[in-house]
Amino acid sequence: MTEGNTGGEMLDRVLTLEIARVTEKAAVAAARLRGRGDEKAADQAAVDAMRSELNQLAIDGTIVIGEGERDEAPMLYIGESVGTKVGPKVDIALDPLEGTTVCAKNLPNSLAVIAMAVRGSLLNAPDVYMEKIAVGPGYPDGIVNLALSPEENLAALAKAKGVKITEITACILDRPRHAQLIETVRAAGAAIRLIGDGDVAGVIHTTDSEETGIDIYMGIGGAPEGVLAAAALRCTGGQMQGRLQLNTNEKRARAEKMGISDPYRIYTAEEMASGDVIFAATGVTDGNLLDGVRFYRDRVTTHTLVMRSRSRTIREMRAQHYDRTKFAI
Ligand code: VTB
Ligand code: MG
Ligand code: MG
Repeated sequence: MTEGNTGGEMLDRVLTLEIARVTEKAAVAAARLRGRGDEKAADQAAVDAMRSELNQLAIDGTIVIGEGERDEAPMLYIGESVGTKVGPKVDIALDPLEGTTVCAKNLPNSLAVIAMAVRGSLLNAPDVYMEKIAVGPGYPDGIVNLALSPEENLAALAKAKGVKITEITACILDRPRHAQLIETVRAAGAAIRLIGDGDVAGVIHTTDSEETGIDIYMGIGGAPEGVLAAAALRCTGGQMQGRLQLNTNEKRARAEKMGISDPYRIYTAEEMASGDVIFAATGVTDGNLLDGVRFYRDRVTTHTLVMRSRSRTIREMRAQHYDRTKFAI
């Protein structure tokens, strides 16, 4: 983690609304290419659109979670500065198209996502895996804990929710690396919602379990997506922990360069995204919480969630874009 921000500094609240334009642009660009079986093309379109919109924001921004390290990502790489440079110094975590494979298949829950915080407030994580566990708001502090077993976490959650474990649903990425976890969760009696991609959405879904039916997120996904999800949870409430999977010397060295000295450290959401954090996500494909982009003769519609941790404001924005030309279409 970079020097922890004490949380005293505030972001200009206008930015909360401004960043919606950034995810809207990326989502529309990706949506034009959804369902084409071409992950790269949709991803590239989202990256280009997000970058050009981001550069119009009145911020002095630095990307801390982006498309990769400088040598592997020509745009929106970690360390790239974005914005007009005239404005507050902010750190940015982004994923222009989170869930490229689901977008290529036009399956639910691909998103354009961004989080912004006062400089020094977001965990500078390398692009490795992260073990994650998350639940929505309303549970006692410490209800989930990566130091405990999946069975223990499920039992504690069921008890706190006042239901049987068999009435709990866990969201898990469908990956061979989760074979053991899936078996354990099922043996404990819980139901699993297996997802192909998109664990930022998976984590956010725990925050509205009445709508999504998902009580807990578990498993190993990308570390960048972990920081983005933590930023979202800071705004919605809920609890999350993440532990980087630094299982080789090379990964540990990369992490160390980013200031991470304890490779086994368990981070809370507050430690991954501290202080005043803002977050936006626009649906690319239809999902449980957000509708996807729709194209009409005279307009394009988008559905966006914008949130701010300081005020715990959660806004849903449905936009009708009558000027289709702003999307270059
Ligand atoms: C997850 C998921 C992403 O990567 O983080 C996953 O949220 C983890 O990587 O949508 P693997 O695909 O290697 O398992 C994505 O699927 C793609 O960024
Ligand atoms: Mg991406
Ligand atoms: Mg991603």
